[in-house]
Amino acid sequence: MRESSVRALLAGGGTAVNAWLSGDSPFFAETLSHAGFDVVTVDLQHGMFGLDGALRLLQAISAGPAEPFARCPSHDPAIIGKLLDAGAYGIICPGVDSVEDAAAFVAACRYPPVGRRSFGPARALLYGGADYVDGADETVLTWAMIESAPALEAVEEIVATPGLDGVFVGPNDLALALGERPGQVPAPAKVEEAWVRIVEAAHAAGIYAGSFCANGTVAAHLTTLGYDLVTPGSDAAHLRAGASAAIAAARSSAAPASAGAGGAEGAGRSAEPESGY
Ligand code: 3PY
Ligand code: MG
Repeated sequence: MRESSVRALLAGGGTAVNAWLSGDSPFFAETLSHAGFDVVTVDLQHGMFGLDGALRLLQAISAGPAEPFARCPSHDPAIIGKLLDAGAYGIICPGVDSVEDAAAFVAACRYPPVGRRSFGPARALLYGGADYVDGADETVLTWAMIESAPALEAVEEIVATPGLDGVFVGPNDLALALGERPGQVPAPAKVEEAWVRIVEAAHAAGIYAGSFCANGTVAAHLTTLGYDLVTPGSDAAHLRAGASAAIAAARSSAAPASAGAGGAEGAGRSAEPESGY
């Protein structure tokens, strides 16, 4: 079976940098896979596509060197199974609030007798190889999202879930759960403290810690905290930032009077929260 390059990178002590797809363009998915990211994640929770779109995006990612992950939209084992069957090598599960949630999520990702995943790796056979069933359980990475007050309270128990490879922080939902506004950079103290608590709990249990981040600077900060998988914003955030920079550069020779509503300031969203979306 094709090895997981991300699992190998993390096992060697490296940090994986993850792209986050919210748009339904196979061409842009392929472009990001070639851009230097270690992982590209198809976000079915908040992305602007459904399961059929996710398959096309997973195919496009695997036309480049990055490894394909998916964030499932819910805990539904049928959808988790379909994403794995479509060739996702990692699943990021939102809203894992308890040990029970974490155990059910892991069971959905592992074949019997360890778990409850049903056999039918349609496209996974093409991406992973004909011996997929022999290596899938040891290859596919399982990430439980910590993004609620109960999840944070239980994080020391959640990280001990057998078969769980990592926890993954959703800082925007976590901020809301802790009574803060999402999208603040730097993050509120409560979120910063949670980031520290979560990475320490994960590493003490011998599993990995990942997080969504508002941007590359926050991703670098989390890397210094010890995070193993960082996501420096979504595709839409990268597109918007790149477009704003290009517009500002294009208008940089114009007289200040010509800027304004249609100028670089009007084009950006600098006054809005920086949630990474
Ligand atoms: C969050 O920040 O809540 C997320 O789920 C990141 O996508
Ligand atoms: Mg979230």
